[in-house]
Amino acid sequence: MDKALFIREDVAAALQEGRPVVALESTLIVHGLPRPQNLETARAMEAAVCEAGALPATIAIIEGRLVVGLSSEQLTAFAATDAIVKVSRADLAAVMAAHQTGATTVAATMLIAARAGIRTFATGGIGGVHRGAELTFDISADLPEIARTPVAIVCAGAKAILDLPRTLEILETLGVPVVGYGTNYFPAFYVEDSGLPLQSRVDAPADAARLMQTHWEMGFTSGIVFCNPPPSGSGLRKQEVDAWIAHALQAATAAGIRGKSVTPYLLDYLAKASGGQTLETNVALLVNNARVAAQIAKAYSAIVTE
Ligand code: PSU
Ligand code: MN
Repeated sequence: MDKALFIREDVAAALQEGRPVVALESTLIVHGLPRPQNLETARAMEAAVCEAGALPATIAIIEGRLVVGLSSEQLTAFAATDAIVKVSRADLAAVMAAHQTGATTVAATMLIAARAGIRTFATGGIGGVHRGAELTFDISADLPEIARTPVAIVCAGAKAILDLPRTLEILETLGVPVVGYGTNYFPAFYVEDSGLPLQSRVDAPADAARLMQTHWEMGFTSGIVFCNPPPSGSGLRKQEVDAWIAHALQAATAAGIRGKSVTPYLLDYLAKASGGQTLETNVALLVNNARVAAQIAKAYSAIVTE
């Protein structure tokens, strides 16, 4: 057993027996959603995973320990704690060595999940290339992590605040399969479709599982991105979202927001500017992605244990 990991007992048993487990991240609980929706959503995602027949493992760093599967008490305390640091690959060792508590991004969550043997992960939207990255060089560490870590991520594409065409280009350069789940287009997080076509598509959990098995049997070490649009009825109108994003980006520049704070600032701005509409969609797509990830994990565990 990996000494850096603290795997919840039921999660460890499920992994040992090849039963389906879905990793969930913790940055969105602390830096992606306001209270009290953050805890409500974290719990709703866990419940959706359970209902679909898999075991949820919310990943975070608690007092320097890499915890795979927060207990209910840990999750409640975590969601209520102020000033928890956002941890990506580059921050991991420092936070562990200082025995700090940290919220794991997509990058950090997937690398911890992979070490624990979890192959399926649900989030809202991956990080990507920020608009204006040709000047700021702000490209999320999520992208290179997906290129090196063998975990399938179920998401609604990349966050709409990003430069989506360039995000897709980098994923292609890195050799990461970006697969539509019931869609031919890259979703735009709050919006069902960005108009950017994808090269491949699956329509059922078993097809997603077969793609995962084939990819990793080839010896590829990268992850896979399954793009699941926001559930029908919860998607927002592109024009409206674009206008809110333009204001949010202006406000971020004016306020001198940089680095790790950019994404949390923009998400918060959008939730306020839209009168809560982006928040509502964000929550709906998170829970929906958790459900689909559980269905895929179940199908994958069925084919690899047969
Ligand atoms: N999905 C959401 N809300 C979020 C995130 C994803 O619905 O807040 C988080 C993820 O943890 C992702 C991070 O890794 O945003 C990206 O941050 P950055 O752009 O700083 O890399
Ligand atoms: Mn960044």
